[in-house]
Amino acid sequence: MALLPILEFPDPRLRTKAVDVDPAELSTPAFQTLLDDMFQTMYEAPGIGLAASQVDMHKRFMVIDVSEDRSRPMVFVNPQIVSSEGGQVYQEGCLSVPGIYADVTRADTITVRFLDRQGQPQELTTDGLLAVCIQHEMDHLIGKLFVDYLSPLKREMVRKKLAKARKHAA
Ligand code: GNR
Ligand code: NI
Repeated sequence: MALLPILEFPDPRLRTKAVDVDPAELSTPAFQTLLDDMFQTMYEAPGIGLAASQVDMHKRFMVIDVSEDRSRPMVFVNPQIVSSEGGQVYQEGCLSVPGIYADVTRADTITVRFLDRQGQPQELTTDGLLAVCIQHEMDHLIGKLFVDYLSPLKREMVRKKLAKARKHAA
């Protein structure tokens, strides 16, 4: 297993639109190892989700674990939201925008169709934090970040704050 480097805003590679995973790829050792590496990277960060786009893999899949004790790993391959209802506001963060938190409004209840890590089709209806996280990760797969929901002025403040933090860390 290996920790993977996470791309950070405003890296243009985060804007890449991911393409569908070929289901045949799911049974390859390389893909299964990549999933394990993504879980390790997410748990170590620590985060509740990680989209392939964030580790410079531009294919449509992500890993999520919103459980308190980090015991419920979930894999979503080629996810599609087939229905969504209501709205909720959640203070979001992102491993690609470290140290920045902001309120984002998203659907409250969603139904998502996807393949699991064995390639089996699944349908899940969920709400709350898991629904927020699925929507946040699916945004990454189309090159969208939570800071895109902020005003251009606030987004520019975020960019400057991260640049300054990096300069001090260097
Ligand atoms: O770890 C994460 N926490 C989080 C909190 C609120 C809303 C979304 C998230 S996802 C984030 C990990 C991440 O950046 N996934 O892309
Ligand atoms: Ni994120």
